Parts: sequence; structure tokens; C-alpha cells
Amino acid sequence: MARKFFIGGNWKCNGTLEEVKKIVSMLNEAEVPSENVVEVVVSPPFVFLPLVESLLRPDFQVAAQNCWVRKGGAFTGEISAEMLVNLGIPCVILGHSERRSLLKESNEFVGDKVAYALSVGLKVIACIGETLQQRESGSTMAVVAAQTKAIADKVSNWTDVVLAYEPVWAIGTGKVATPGQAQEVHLGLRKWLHDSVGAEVAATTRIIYGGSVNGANCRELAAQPDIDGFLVGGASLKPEFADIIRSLT
Ligand code: G2H
Repeated sequence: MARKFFIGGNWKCNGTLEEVKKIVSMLNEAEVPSENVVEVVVSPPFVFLPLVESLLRPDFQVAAQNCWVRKGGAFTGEISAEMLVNLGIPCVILGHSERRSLLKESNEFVGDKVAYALSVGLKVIACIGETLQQRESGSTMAVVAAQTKAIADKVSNWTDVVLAYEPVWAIGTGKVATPGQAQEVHLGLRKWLHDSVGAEVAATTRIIYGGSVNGANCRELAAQPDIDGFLVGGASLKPEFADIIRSLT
């Protein structure tokens, strides 16, 4: 079965009400391939989710950027997976490297979050990736395999998981992985899924790339056989996001 191309826009902690409305208008006017060809999901900060969900074109979906690891309750400042479901938010980004590094989210914690979010019916964009130091010491595959294993240990059904490979050294730095570097890790991840989870999951799970993707570098990356789309940060706030959505055409 062919893997449908997947484009995520991670707005991170950016935007005012006015800016958010402007980005949504830009997205709504963009000419992009049909939703049968490419799945588009944008991820505004929590406070803008209902607004974006209500204004956004119906062929695009929204995602939260995080959610709590278990059922809600006395967890000040957190947003539960159930709340997202209640608001009609279909998807959530989990394990982004900014949360792993700044908020000390461990592999196990991210695995638990992914499993819980899936259990309440959310789709998950699960992020993994190595630091520059890890890459330079030759441990890239070991690092991303350990991050993926922590998810695989808790998850049996991968249908609603998109795996986002985001090398930390490429995030927000303008230093994108070369198509060859990205393809090598994506292929390695697919082999890992094949050997550790199963042939079907390896063949069908979308593995998308994130880290300084823009309108100029997206086509060469999209042409790689194991790159099934992108998680885009900075460029998802700009009109060039439409070019990235069109990167396969
Ligand atoms: C990686 C990416 C989006 P950027 O974090 O998840 O951000 O495209 O700005 O590097």
C-alpha cells in the first residue's frame, strides 16, 4: 500500500490572534494537491486551536503540540488528551526535541504519552532525532532506534502514528540534513521497524523529515524513497508552506 505524503506545520510558540488569522487565510487560499494525494496538518499553540479548527479549510486538519501523559486531573498547566478529543482535535505532536531537551521528557515518558494519546483516539506525530554530538560520535541510528523502541514497547497498533525524524542539529538552524543523510536514517528506521515490529508496520508507517525544511530544499528531500513528508517549523508560518505542500508535484 502506498504511503500518503504527510505535511505538518508546527507553529511552535508563535503568533498573535491577528497573525494566526492571517496564516489561516493564506492556507485557505493556497492551491494544493487534493487530500487524496497529501495530508496536511497544522499545529498552532493550544490557545488558538479552536479558532484555527473553526476557520481552517476542511481538507486540512489541526494538531496540538503536546498533551498530558495520562487522564486529566490535578496537573496544573497541562492539557489532557481527552480535552483534545472533546474539542474535535484529531492529532497531537509528541516528543518534539524542544520538549525532550528543555523539559527533560525521557524516551519512556514520550512512549507513555504516545500510547495514551492513541488509546483515546488521537493520531500522533511522534518525534525522534539525534543531537550533533550523537551524530558526530556515530550513534545516530542507536539513538533514534532507542527513541522508537520506547514507543514500540508501549504501542501495538501503528496505524495512527506518523514518525517524524528531526535531527536536533537541523532544527531552526537553517542547517538542513542532506537528502542522503535524511534518506539513510529513514531507511534505517524502516529496517528497524521491519525487524523489531513487523513488515506491515515498516511498509505502511509514514516517516517524515523535520529540520529547516523550506520551499527551496523540500523537493529534493521529497524525492527520497523513504521520506514520506515533512514536519515544518519556521517555514510553516510563511507563504512558502504552500510550496512545501506541493513538493511532490
Ligand atoms: C523542527 C521543525 C519543526 P524548523 O522542529 O518541527 O522546525 O523547520 O524550524 O527547523
